Amino acid sequence: MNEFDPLRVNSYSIIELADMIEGHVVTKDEIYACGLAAPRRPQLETELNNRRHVIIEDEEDWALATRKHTTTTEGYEGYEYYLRKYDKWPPEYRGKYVAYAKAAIDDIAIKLEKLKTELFESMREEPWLFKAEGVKKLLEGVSRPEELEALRNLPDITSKFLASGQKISYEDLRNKGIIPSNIKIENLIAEDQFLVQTNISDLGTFPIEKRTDVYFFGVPRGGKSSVLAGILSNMDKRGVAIYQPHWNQNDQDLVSEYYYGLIESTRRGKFPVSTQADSISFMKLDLKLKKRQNLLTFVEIGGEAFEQVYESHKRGYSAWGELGAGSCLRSQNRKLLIFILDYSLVKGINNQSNEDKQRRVLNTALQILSTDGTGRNYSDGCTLSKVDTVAVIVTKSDLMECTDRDQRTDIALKYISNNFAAFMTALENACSKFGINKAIGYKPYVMAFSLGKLLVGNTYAYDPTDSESIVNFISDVTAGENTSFLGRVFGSN
Ligand SMILES: Nc1nc2c(ncn2[C@@H]2O[C@H](COP(=O)(O)OP(=O)(O)OP(=O)(O)O)[C@@H](O)[C@H]2O)c(=O)[nH]1
Ligand SMILES: [Mg+2]
Repeated sequence: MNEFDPLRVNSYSIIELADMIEGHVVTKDEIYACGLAAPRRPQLETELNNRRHVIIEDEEDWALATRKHTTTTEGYEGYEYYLRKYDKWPPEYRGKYVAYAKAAIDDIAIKLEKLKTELFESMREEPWLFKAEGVKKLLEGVSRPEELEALRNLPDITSKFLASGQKISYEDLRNKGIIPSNIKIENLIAEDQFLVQTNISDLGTFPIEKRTDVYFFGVPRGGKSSVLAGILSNMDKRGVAIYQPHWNQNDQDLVSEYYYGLIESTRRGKFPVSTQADSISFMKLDLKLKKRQNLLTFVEIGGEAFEQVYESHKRGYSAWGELGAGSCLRSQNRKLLIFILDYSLVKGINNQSNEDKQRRVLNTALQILSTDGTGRNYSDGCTLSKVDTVAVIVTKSDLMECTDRDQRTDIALKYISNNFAAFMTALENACSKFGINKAIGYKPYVMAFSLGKLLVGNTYAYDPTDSESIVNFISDVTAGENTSFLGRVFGSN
C-alpha cells in the first residue's frame, strides 16, 4: 500500500488504514482531516491500540528469547516459541524480529549438531573416556537446572554435550558405528562383568599333579584377567579344554563361577571387574590340542600383591608366605611365566598405574622369583629354576595405531625396548642362567595382545585372534603328553 487516496478515505477498511499509518504512508490526523466517518474513528483507535499492545508484547517476547540465546536446547526452544507466536502474515501481526529469530535458530542448530558430531568423534577415537556410567547419563540426558549449571563450566565433551540439554539414543550409537549389534543397551550401561572371586587360602591345597602352572604377573588394571578371559573363551569355543573342579577342605569347588564368569564376559563384550587387591587364585584346565594333552593350572597374581611385596622389602620366600602364594610358587611343578605389560600406559589411560610403577612391579617380581630359594644367593631351587618358558605379553594392542598383527608385535617390541630395557636384560639373563626358553636361544617370547577393539561403556568388540594364538602357544610350550593312538575316534577326521 504505497499511496493514500483522500477521496476514498471511507472505502478503506480499518485494517488498511491502520497498516498505512504504521507504514508511515499517512498520519491519523490526515485521515481524520480527510473526513473519516465519525463511527469509524473509535474502530480505528481500537485497532491502533491493539497493535501497540502487540508491539510491546513482541518486544518483551523477543527480549526473553534473546536472553536464552545459548548453545542449548533451551536457547533453541526460546526462538522456536517466538517464531510460533510471531511468524505470521497479515492480516495477522508479524513479529518485528522474525528474520533475526530464524537466523539465531539456525545458528544454534548448527552449534548443537557440531557438539553432537564432536561427541561421536571422541567416542570413536577415545572410547576409554566414556565409562558405562557416563554413557548412561548421555542416554538419559540431564534436565535438573542445578545439574545443568554444574556441568556448564566443565571442559570435557560429555559435560559440554549434556550442558547443552541434548541426549543421545542407543540407535544413534548403532547408526554411527560406535557399537556393534551384539553390545546390547543393558550391557552398555552395566558395570564391569561381575566375577565371584576367592582367595587362594579358601581354594584348597594347591594342585601338585604333574601339572604345568601358568602364571600371570602385571600391574593393577593391566589386563591380566582379560587375557585369561580371552584364552578361556577361545578354548571353550574350540572345545579344546576341560575345566577341572578343585575341591577344597569343605568339598566345594569355588573357582567354577569365576571360570564361567570370564567366559561370559567375552560373550557380553564386557571387561571383567577388577580382581580383589589381595587375591591370588588358581584354576585347573586340561588342554587337548593337536593330539597333545597339557594339564595346566592358571595362577593369577594381582599387581597389588607385588606392590605390597616391594613395599615390605621382604625376601621372596617370606613375602610369598605372607601372600599365601608360597605353596604354588615353591611347588616342584613346571612353570610358564607370563609377564603382562600394559600398553595403555603410553596414553595415560590406566589411572591405577604408570610406567614407573609397571617397571617396579616387573623388576620386583623377577627379583623375588630368582631369590626365593636357598643357598648363598637364595637362587638354589628358586621359582625361576622350575620355569621352562617365559613370555612377555603387551596388552591392549588395539590402542596401537594399526591393525596389522606383525606391525603390532613390532610396536610391542619397540615399546618394551624403549621403556623396559633393564627388565628385559634381567629377563634375558634369567633365561640363560636357568635354561629358560631353550628352543629360541634363551630369549623371552614377546607377543602383542588385544581382547578386541575397545568401545564406549568399557565394552569391546571381541576378536578371538590373539587369544587363539596364546592358546596355541601355551599348548606348544608346556609339557604335554602325546595322546595320539591307532584307531578311529568319533568326531575326528
Ligand atoms: N583397549 C583395551 N583395553 C583393555 C583390554 N584388556 C583390558 N583392557 C582395559 O583394562 C582394564 C583392566 O583390565 P583387566 O583385565 O581387568 O586387568 P587386570 O590386570 O586383571 O586388573 P586387576 O584385576 O584390577 O589387577 C579393563 O577394564 C579395560 O578397560 C584390551 O584388550 N584392549
Ligand atoms: Mg584382574
